Amino acid sequence: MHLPVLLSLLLSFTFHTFAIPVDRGDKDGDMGLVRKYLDDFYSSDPAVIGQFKIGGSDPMTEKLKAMQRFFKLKVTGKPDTETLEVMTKPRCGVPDLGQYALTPGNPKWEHSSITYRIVNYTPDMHRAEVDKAIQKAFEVWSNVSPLTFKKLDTGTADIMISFERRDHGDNSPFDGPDGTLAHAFQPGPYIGGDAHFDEDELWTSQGGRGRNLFLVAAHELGHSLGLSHSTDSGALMYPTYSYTEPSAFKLPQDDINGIQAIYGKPDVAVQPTGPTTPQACDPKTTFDAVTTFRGEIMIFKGRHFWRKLPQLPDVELYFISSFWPRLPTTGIDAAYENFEKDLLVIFKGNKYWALSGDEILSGYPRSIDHLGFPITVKKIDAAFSDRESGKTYFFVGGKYWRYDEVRQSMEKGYPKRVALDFKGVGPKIDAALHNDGYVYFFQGTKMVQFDLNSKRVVSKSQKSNSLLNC
Ligand code: TQI
Ligand code: CA
Ligand code: ZN
Ligand code: ZN
Repeated sequence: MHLPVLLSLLLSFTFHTFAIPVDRGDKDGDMGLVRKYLDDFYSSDPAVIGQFKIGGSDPMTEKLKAMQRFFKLKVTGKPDTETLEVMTKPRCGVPDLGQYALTPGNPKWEHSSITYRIVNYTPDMHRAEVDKAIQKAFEVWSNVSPLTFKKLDTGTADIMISFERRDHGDNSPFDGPDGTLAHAFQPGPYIGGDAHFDEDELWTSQGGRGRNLFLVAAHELGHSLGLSHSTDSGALMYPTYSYTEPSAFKLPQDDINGIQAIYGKPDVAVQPTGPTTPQACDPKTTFDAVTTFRGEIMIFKGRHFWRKLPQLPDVELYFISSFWPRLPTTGIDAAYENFEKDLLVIFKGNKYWALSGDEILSGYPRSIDHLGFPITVKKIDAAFSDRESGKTYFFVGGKYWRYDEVRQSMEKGYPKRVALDFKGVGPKIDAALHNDGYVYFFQGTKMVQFDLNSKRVVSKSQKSNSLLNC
């Protein structure tokens, strides 16, 4: 029952080669097809692969099983005839999302009006705060399904909620502070659906110290309704959920897909949608911003960023908010490394933030007109800094500006036209990176490698996500 702990140990595993168990009689050509198909359409996110290890079988088999599950084929983990048939059908390059998992045996509530009762209260919070947190946690699920939840104050409810410590009579004793925070039982009679919270934790209605009751309850109620752990590292049902800002909580799409796979969609005109987790090796992957920082490469997309450590094949995905809770969480425009001051500089709209590690410097965000941009510039598309010259380049539409980091002022004679000084680089730039002596421009799914000295494009045949080792 201690999956989160176990998982963190397994996450340090990495895999470079995969062995695929193949039915006798399959040809070598099929092997290549299977490998390519799974590589193209299933994430190689190390977190995802790490989790597959729990079952004891290798990542390729697990990817194959996930693919078979997705297409509702017999789940053999082997590239059998039926599976190969699906793989050879034309596809439109969309990866198979849907990494949620249902509880084995697919237990579910057979009625849609579900009752709950809060049997006892934690002394850590006011009663009204507990009521509010639990009510909000139920709303997470009722907003995206046909289920409704009604609070009872006496008698037996479908979902009995209580705070317990150590041994509490269900053969799953809690473990004191930290470790397991809570657990919940799958839908069913008696203890089925019940959710228990470890009273040896410090429960809160905020972020910071302690455990946010709303977030943990929302996850537990997912179990109470029949969901198991997801392999989508951005999902609420991921076993190491790390979202930090409960006031801005939005149920991720993967969890919506999961609950709707069990209970269907809510009866509303406008169907709810949720944020998705970027898939590194999705052939359609584009980036918001890319920069070096202290020897790493950081790649921003939506609410997330990837960190790529030098010499390591793996990339790690994080929530922006788990590093900098006060940064805008809906996607940034540009980022660069200020080598002079050892800062990471982030742009969104006409504002920018200077970050030192996980700290936002005081006085930020500032308006970009501090840097010398005219007020007609409403946002920056991309930026990079050249450590040798101390110059930072800013791209806006088809123009670029150059800023002197030493003199701390915009250089005279700018903006200039991108088409003149960066021949071969198209007008629409999503992100730019200066690394290994080259500038890399990210334009949609394409990456253009540019030599600043010879002012020439070196290569434009690579995909953007080749940066993520796809
Ligand atoms: N509790 C585990 C959980 O609910 C209990 C558990 C371990 C479990 N393995 C399981 C439940 C397998 C079902 C199936 O996941 S926990 C998180 C998160 C926990 C962890 O205390 O570790 C949350 C409870 F996701 F943050 F790691 C709530 Cl949100
Ligand atoms: Ca505990
Ligand atoms: Zn219990
Ligand atoms: Zn869980």
